[in-house]
Formats: sequence, structure tokens, C-alpha cells
Amino acid sequence: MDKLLAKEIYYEMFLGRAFEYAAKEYYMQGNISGFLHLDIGQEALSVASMKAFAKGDVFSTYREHVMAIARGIEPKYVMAELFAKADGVSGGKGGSMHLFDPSHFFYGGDAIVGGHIPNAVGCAYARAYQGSEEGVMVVFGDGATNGGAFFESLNIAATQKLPLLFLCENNEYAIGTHITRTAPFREQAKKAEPFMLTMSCDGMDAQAVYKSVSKAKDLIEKGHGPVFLEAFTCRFEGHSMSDANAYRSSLEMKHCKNKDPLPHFKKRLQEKWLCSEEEITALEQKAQSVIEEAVEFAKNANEPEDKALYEHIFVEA
Ligand SMILES: Cc1ncc(C[n+]2csc(CCOP(=O)(O)OP(=O)(O)O)c2C)c(N)n1
Ligand SMILES: [Mg+2]
Repeated sequence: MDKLLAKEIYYEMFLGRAFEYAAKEYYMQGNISGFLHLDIGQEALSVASMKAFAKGDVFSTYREHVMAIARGIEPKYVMAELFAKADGVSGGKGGSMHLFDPSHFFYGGDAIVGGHIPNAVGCAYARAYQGSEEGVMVVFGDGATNGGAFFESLNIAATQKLPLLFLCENNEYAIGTHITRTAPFREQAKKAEPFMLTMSCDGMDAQAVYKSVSKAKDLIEKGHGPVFLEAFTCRFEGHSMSDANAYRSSLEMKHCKNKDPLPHFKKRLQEKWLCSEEEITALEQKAQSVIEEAVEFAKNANEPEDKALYEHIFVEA
């Protein structure tokens, strides 16, 4: 990773966090309704995985605002979607959990836990059939690995040797349920071991994520077959805005926040890539103003027209 990329990753992590805090604020003010799952704490994983998988198709979970932005979708279109406006990335009809933009090869956002994994298998099958050089990445939580669709997907991806990267964000929780109550082990990669090569990395370290995703991408695209990469991470907020996070002790949260990816990566920017304090402050200020503009854009954007209710339901024959 060179200095330019390192600065870009820090900028996007900062941008992502500023976006999430703004989303939280406007949710509390009533501008955003429905479910809202914040990615605060997990930005290293969301940003660095998208940078390493810049080309190729991506399917993700409902905790996807930061991934969508790191994918290249402008924050103002993501914020407008949260505000349910017509200028939103999904026309205001998807909301927080259904950010969708084929022009950025980003296919959600899915409210059904694990429901998007078979879709990614189908996409990887299509890409292999078409002779595409690019692989497919599917991002999901530790909780999703308990579903039948996950195991069926592992099976078919391995049997067909598909160019598919399974990226598991292991934050040890499925809503308020700790992983030790739903799985016999903490490492969910063990579930994939009989089917494919498995790898793991520190999901709080953007450099480690970038390196592991790049390596896995290379493998799947060189005909190795699917790869399962598990990244250990930590979410700092409740599961969604309707979760007060009361099931985690202050000691557990302190331990979690000690691993905060932003200050750690900032320190590395200064020590390894010799970034000055001024350079870093300029990045942070730019990110902050982009988010302020995104909020203004979302506030002033148009509501969808009534006829939008009947659009995007059937494919035009
Ligand atoms: C099929 C299905 N079952 C249950 C739910 C309710 N639900 C929403 S999020 C969630 C937890 C998922 O946890 P995980 O996959 O670890 O993702 P995280 O929220 O930690 O990112 C559950 C059970 C759902 N949306 N879909
Ligand atoms: Mg989880």
C-alpha cells in the first residue's frame, strides 16, 4: 500500500464515520425512518475491502452505508436514500438496507440475513459462464453463517469452483445474541473449511484487510475456486437505532473501542507514511464538509412521485 492509497483509506474511513454520525442525528430528528444499522467501529473492514475489490461485483448486508460510499457512490445519494428521497441511490424506495447501484457493481443491501448469499453465487456463476476476469464478493455477518442458504451456497460455490469471495464480518453478535450462544466455536471459518480455502484477518486493521482481500481476490480470479475470509471486528453502537446496546458491559465496550480503526490508522499514516498533522486535518475537514453537503442535498431533494410505487416491480418485456 502506498501513501496515496493509505490517505484515501483514512479519508474514506473518516468520511464513513462522519456519515454514520450524521445519519444517527437525523434519524433521531425524524428525517430518517425505518431501520438504521450503523457501521461505526467496522469502517476499516468496510472501506479497505471495497478498495481491494474495486473491480468486480459486490453483494452486502444491510449494514452497508460505508461500503456503498467506499464503492464510489456519492454520500449525497446515499443520504438522500436514507431520507427516502427520489434522488436517493435506490430512488428513495430502498432505504438504509437496500442501497443498490449497478453502475458501481453494488447490489445491496439486503434485509434478509444471508438472503443475498445465494444471489452472489448466481452472479459468480454468470461471471464464470461469461468468461469475465473479475470475481464476485459477498459480505455477511457471523449470524448469517447459521442459515441454510449459507451452507448451500458454500456447497454449490465449491462444487462449481466459482470465482466467489465469502467475506465474513465477525463482530461476535447477531443483534443482542453473543456468538457463543449460537455457534460451537468463535471462528466461523471452521464452517467453510470442508468446502474451500479459508483465511482470517484483523478486521480493525485497514492494512490487514486490504492485504487479505487482495490476496483472496487474486486467488478466486486465477481459477482457484471460492475463498472464505473471516475478518474479526467490533461494532461500537447497538445493532440498530432501536437497540440500546444494554447487553454489553462498559468493560467490553472499552476493550472494543481500544481497537478503534481510525486513531490506529491515523498513527500509522504519521509514522509509516510520514503524513503531517496538517495533511490529516485537511482530509478530515474535507470529509466533514462533504457530509454537511450530503445532508443539505438530502433535505432539499424531492420526494418520489406517486407513480414510482408502480415502477421497478416487473421487468419490461
Ligand atoms: C432470515 C432472517 N432472520 C432473522 C432476521 C432478523 N435479524 C436481523 S439482523 C439479525 C442479526 C444478524 O447478525 P449478523 O449476521 O452477525 O450481522 P451483524 O448485524 O452483526 O452485522 C437478525 C437475526 C432477518 N432479518 N432475516
Ligand atoms: Mg454479527
